[in-house]
Amino acid sequence: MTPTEYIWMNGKLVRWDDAKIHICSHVIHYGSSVFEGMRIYKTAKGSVAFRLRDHSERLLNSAKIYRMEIPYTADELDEAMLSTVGANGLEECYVRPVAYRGYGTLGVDPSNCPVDVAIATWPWGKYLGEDAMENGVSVCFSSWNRIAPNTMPAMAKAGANYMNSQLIKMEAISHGYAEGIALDVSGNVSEGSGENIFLVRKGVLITPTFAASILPGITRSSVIRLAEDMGIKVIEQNVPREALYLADEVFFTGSAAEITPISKIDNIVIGEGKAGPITKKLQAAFFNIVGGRTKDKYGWLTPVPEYKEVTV
Ligand code: PPE
Repeated sequence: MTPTEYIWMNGKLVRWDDAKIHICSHVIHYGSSVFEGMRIYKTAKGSVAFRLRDHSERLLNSAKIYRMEIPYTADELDEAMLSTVGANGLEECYVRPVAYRGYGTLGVDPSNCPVDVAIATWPWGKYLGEDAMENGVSVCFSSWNRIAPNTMPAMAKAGANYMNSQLIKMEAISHGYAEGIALDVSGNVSEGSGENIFLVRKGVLITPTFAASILPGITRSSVIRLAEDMGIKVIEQNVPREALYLADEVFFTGSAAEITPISKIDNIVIGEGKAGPITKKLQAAFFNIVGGRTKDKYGWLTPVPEYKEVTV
């Protein structure tokens, strides 16, 4: 990763190299963290955050599921994220707020550990490779299922969920694929290790429901909105694995992945084997909004204010 100058920690900017925590922090031993990932885009009128408030709210919601009291409001988190971007002088970047159980006592019960919050920002290019946006990525189904209901809550973006994601991702890479798609415990399609998934069949856009152990993706909801406004029918339903093989188009969505087409699944060519027409229309609509080239009619963009003062 490319280090930047400052990281926000519990209300203060500290130098990148000084952003450290104690090895006996609860999070290190028990994975007790929730986090977000958001992109900042450059437009002709300056930098903008994409769906800032939705990310702050999801962070607070993830924490709520885990009875973790984040000592900041959504307004404060919004402001902290924007000021971290500003302090680092970044025009385009990725923003990673993380709330975690810190240093107090060890043992499973976290009640005597503080909830600490940090925000890091760094430049992050195309998640699945530069050429992926046009030509798509070759992916596989994972032998690992997505976390099951009643084991870990998939609607929380919790650090610990990403142990499951890591198994999916490492297996896929070791077999030469860019990414893995997990099925849920019922055998229906869930999501990628770090992305939601959509398919297009005869002009209809289909994506798994929240009940398929998916993260309620912010990019997913943006794509649903864009598609509906284009007059494309969108259905959230259970998706059998083979429906992806037979789809005309399949793509991933995510803050990091944006809208990435899938060319092959398990070496079966999907549609034309590259970004299809509906994928391209959605990509164009999405990138035109985040790039400030079309009107932000949904109110998804927040300008990054000019940063005034560095307090360290
Ligand atoms: N599912 C998972 C499991 C997931 O991690 C993400 C985001 C999504 C769906 C899409 O959600 P959204 O970003 O709100 O559209 N994954 C984040 C982390 C990736 C990483 O490697 O770390 C991201 O895209 O920021």
